[in-house]
Amino acid sequence: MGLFQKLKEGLFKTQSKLAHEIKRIVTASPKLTSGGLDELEAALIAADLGLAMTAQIVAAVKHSYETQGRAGLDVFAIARAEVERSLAGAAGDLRRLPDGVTVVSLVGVNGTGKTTTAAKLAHLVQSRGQTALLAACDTFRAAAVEQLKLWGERLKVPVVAGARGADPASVAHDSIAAALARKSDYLFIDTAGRLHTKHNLMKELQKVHRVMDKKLPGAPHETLLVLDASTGMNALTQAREFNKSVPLTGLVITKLDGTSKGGMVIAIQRELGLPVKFIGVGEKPDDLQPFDAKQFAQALFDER
Ligand SMILES: Nc1nc2c(ncn2[C@@H]2O[C@H](COP(=O)(O)OP(=O)(O)OP(=O)(O)O)[C@@H](O)[C@H]2O)c(=O)[nH]1
Ligand SMILES: [Mg+2]
Repeated sequence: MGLFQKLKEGLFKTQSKLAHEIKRIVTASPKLTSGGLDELEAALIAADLGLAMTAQIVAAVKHSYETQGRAGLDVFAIARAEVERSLAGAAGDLRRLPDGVTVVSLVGVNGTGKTTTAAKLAHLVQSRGQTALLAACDTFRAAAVEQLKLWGERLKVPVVAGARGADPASVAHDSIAAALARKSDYLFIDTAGRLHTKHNLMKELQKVHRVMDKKLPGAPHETLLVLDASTGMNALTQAREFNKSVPLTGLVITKLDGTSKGGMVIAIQRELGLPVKFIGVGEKPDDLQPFDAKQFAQALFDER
């Protein structure tokens, strides 16, 4: 299946709900009434596109209707164009150092998809002919190390792990040594889930990063905050708080396939000024895509 097809399938819940609403609104009356515009606004907000993006689309639809009339009105095309315009060519991907190992740390609250994303990213770079190493720095949760090891076996990616309850910073340190020895292109650090409100756990994360930087100056080169799409705008708080403890270089938004609120990808990118680098559209290794604003807009506002 092509990337775009997969994106469309992943966004199905959000897309089908939006398409249904938009079609209902434009066919409800031969005129576009202010009631119709209110309903359009409600549908866009329900999909979590955010107030600013919603207002922009509604204004563009109103303008088009007033200047070209009902016959020339294409709400889907307008919405696609406005989303694209507002994200102006935003496209995600991983940083790659010209030489040496590129270290990527995956951070976030519990259960957002960090471990799965670390594995998917290893798979992605392997599919590009680059080598990867995974580090099991979640030494806290029972079975977390086993979970990553299983992924490693499945994807044929080596995994560096310490003993249960080991200091995550020491595992991170050892994994950098291993990546350097193996001359890996990428090292993906799977960290334990933690609430941004837990001061001691955020301190621990800072320590993990500090130790990495000591072992390999500049590491981690990417710090990606993994967010669950279904958390909606609470993701903003998570991003702001994590960013205070460990400077983020980008976001990964997972589980888009499980929500009808996929518009949050757009809202969050606009609000935070941090790039959405990848989106997760399923549980399989292939279900992670670099974010592409244009394709995202096309898949989201598809008429089908
Ligand atoms: N449908 C769907 N499920 C996902 C996606 N990404 C992750 N998951 C699932 O979400 C669940 C949690 O994923 P993990 O990768 O274990 O999450 P985590 O952030 O490592 O969790 P903790 O380590 O406990 O904080 C698993 O069942 C994954 O298969 C996605 O894009 N789509
Ligand atoms: Mg995990």
